[in-house]
Formats: sequence, structure tokens, C-alpha cells
Amino acid sequence: MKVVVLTGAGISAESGIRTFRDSNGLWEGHSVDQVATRIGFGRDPGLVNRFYNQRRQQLGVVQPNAAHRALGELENALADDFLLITQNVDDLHERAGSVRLIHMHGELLNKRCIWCSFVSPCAGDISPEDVCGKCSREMGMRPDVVWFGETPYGLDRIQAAVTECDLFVAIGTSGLVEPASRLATKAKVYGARLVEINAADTARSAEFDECLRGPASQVVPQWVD
Ligand code: BJW
Repeated sequence: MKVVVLTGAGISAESGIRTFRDSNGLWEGHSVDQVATRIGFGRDPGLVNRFYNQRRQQLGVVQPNAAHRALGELENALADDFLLITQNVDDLHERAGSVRLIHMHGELLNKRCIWCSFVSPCAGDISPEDVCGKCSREMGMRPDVVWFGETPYGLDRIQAAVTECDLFVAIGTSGLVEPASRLATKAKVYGARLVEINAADTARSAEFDECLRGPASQVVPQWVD
């Protein structure tokens, strides 16, 4: 049986990483236009880099939770019949053992040059003065994350996996951001059974064949068992 799992911010919430749209979420204290668009970066790269630098620093103190670990174990059992698509920019899935995964909204631990698109690992802070390791230009290093209006990563692999899977599971995502939110619909059209795991109902819940409610750290390990 081929399984595709889509995760969102809710799976990392119990590790201490804030979601975006819940109360006290990241978007409550920030304007999305300011910190998650190219225009916002162009206006104030220092502010945007500081926002992501803080979040990158936080990765050093958080740990994967039981939900991340359960998905790592599921992948061990299913091997190439499993694909994890995450919208999350943290590295908690990898630290819980996931290998077959696509970060469709990029990764905090990478930086990208706006001039030549060179992507390189980024363990520390990005500052506007940083120089690109490839083209040597200044004033252009940004986090390698996908902002609104940009094309998510891995879409060809994602579309192929979604159309071929037998089971599609969405975990801890509000289903409000495209194109991730449309993957469940596509999987269903191609014959997959849909399961949603979330602490609350979402805008997309009605599409799912089964909805499991509760904190991901409890529900995901139970579901995997
Ligand atoms: C728990 C829990 C617990 C809590 N246990 N559950 C009009 C104008 C301009 C653009 C558009 C427009 N209309 C549509 C668009 C497109 C746009 C879009 O969708 N906008 C909507 C918001 C309106 N999308 C894009 O621009 C995307 N690109 C695109 O479409 O390109 C065109 C294209 C399409 C197809 C092919 C080729 C080209 C890009 C989207 C990029 C999103 N980027 C962000 C920021 C990343 C960087 C960063 O981290 O800062 O990605 S936005 C943010 O939202 C982040 C997330 O990955 C994403 C999804 O959020 P998520 O994960 O669902 O989190 P929340 O907070 O929304 O939900 C948390 C859930 O967890 C809740 O349901 C809780 O109940 C639950 N939960 N605790 C279980 N313990």
C-alpha cells in the first residue's frame, strides 16, 4: 500500500514551535506581507532575516515529538511505498529519522542568494551584508523558504506520488494554503482514501473519509500502530 503523508505546523506545535494561524500563532505578531513575501524582503531584508534568524535559533532547543518519531517508524516499515511531504521549514522530521521527505516550503537551515539562486547550508544567522559563496554578491542572502507568490519545491514528485497513493494523510495543517491544500482533493480523484489528523476541524475536513481529532503527539502514534 502506497502512503503519502502531508504535515503542517500542528505536528511541531507540541515540540514548542508556534503554528501560523492558531491563536498566539506566528502570523498574529507579524504582517504576512512584511515577512513572507519577496516585496516585504525587498523593503526590509534586515527585519525579515531577523524574523527567520530567531526561528532558526529556536531549532537548537526544540526536539522532535512522538508524532515525528511515529512517522519515521512508518517510513521504516513501508520504505519506498512511503512519502512524507512537509510544509514545515523545521528539521524535526529528519531528526526523527525521516529520509523520504520533501520540504515543499523550503528549509530554515538553508539560505539562498537572490541574485544567482545558489542554495547553501545555514546554521547561524543571515545578515544583509552576507556575501554569496558562489557569485560573491552582497545584500542578497535570504532564508531558503517559500513565500507567498513563489513556487513550492518538489511539485513534480509530489503530484506523481499523490496520484499514485492508496492512502493520503494530512496532519496538523489548516488546509488554507495552496497548492498544499489541494493535494488531498487530487489524491481522492485518483482513488486514495483520505485521513485527516488535527486538533480541530479545518476548512477541508468535509473532504476526508476519516477525521481523527486530538494532539498529533498522541493521535499519530496511535494511528501508526
Ligand atoms: C494541531 C496541533 C496539535 C495545532 N496537533 N494539530 C491571493 C493572492 C496571492 C496569492 C494567493 C491568493 N490566493 C491564493 C494564493 C496562493 C497562495 C495561498 O494559498 N494563499 C492563501 C493564504 C490565500 N499560495 C502561494 O502563494 C504558494 N505558491 C503558489 O501558489 O505558487 C503558484 C503555483 C501553484 C502550483 C504550481 C506552481 C505554482 C506558496 C505558499 C507559501 C506558503 N509559505 C508559508 C511560509 C513559509 C515560510 C515560513 O515558515 O515563514 O508556509 S505560509 C505558512 O502557511 C507556512 C506554512 O507551511 C503554511 C501552511 O500553514 P499550516 O502548516 O497549515 O499551519 P496553520 O497555522 O495554518 O495550521 C496549523 C494547524 O495545526 C491547525 O489546523 C491546527 O488546528 C493544527 N494544530 N496544534 C494537531 N498539537
